[in-house]
Amino acid sequence: MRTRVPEFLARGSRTVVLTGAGVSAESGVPTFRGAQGLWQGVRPEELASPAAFAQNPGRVWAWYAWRRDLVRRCRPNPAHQALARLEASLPWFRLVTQNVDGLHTAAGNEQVLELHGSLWKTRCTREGTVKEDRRSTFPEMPPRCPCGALLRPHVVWFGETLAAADMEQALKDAQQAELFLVVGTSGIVQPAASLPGLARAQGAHVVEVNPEPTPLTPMTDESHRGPAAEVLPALLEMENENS
Ligand code: BV8
Repeated sequence: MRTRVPEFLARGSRTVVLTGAGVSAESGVPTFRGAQGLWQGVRPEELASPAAFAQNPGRVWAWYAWRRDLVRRCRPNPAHQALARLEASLPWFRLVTQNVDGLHTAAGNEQVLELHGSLWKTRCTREGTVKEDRRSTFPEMPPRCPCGALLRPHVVWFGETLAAADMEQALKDAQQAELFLVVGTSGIVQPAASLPGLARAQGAHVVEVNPEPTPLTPMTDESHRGPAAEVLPALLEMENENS
């Protein structure tokens, strides 16, 4: 495949990677909008919202419990592993993910910014305390905090703003990127989808990996068609011919 990625990596360029649900597809995690995707036939906008939770917390928690059970059985795939190796090989690397499945951390990445939160964290709706929570069953559904208030998944729902510090960090990373990889995202959900364009505007070389074209494709320097678990290892491990 024709690419300048090896040249940037050989130079130790400042590299930022933005991932979406597609990077976990080959681990068996359904995507939100792709052909093979859709969680249990649910449109995420339907249940991943404060209104849905206020109206029926039990139903929203049943969906998240189902997703936790499914993802618990999933393992990082070669795309996740290639990104863990990439972080170890570069002096400056940032991984910004829209995914809540935790598979990048499981693969060994350390610099992971989970823009939309995590399936593996709960937050007290009264105290706001966030806890790592990997329990496979809760004493009651929907689960409650010891203070008695409902717990909620510590994820960003539609209509909720992302944590300001997270978004500031992601914007800073995009501004500093020399190489920006966009892997497995439909480029629909804002504000994450604006990051590649920002990186390009300041001169980053933007590379997309996706089996299909996306609204981001026109603003990339390279767009490689194919599944991340195949394309990413090949792309990141290519020899630099110009060396
Ligand atoms: C915000 C966590 C300010 C929860 C998620 C109207 C009312 C209210 C808001 C809006 C509105 N209109 C627009 C908005 C803004 C909204 C938005 O962008 N909506 C979209 C749908 C238009 N955004 C928000 O609400 C954000 N907050 O803007 O706050 C505000 C406040 C009030 C009002 C306005 C603005 C919050 C967004 C975060 C939502 N939370 N997840 C949970 O997971 O339960 S979003 C959810 O979508 C996931 O995080 C997911 O990561 C994300 C993006 O989807 P993708 O990752 O791209 O996945 P998708 O399935 O779409 O695509 C998969 C891709 O992979 C495809 O391209 C496919 O081709 C590819 N693929 C498939 N197989 C492979 C592959 N690629 C590689 N290899 C493969 N093998």
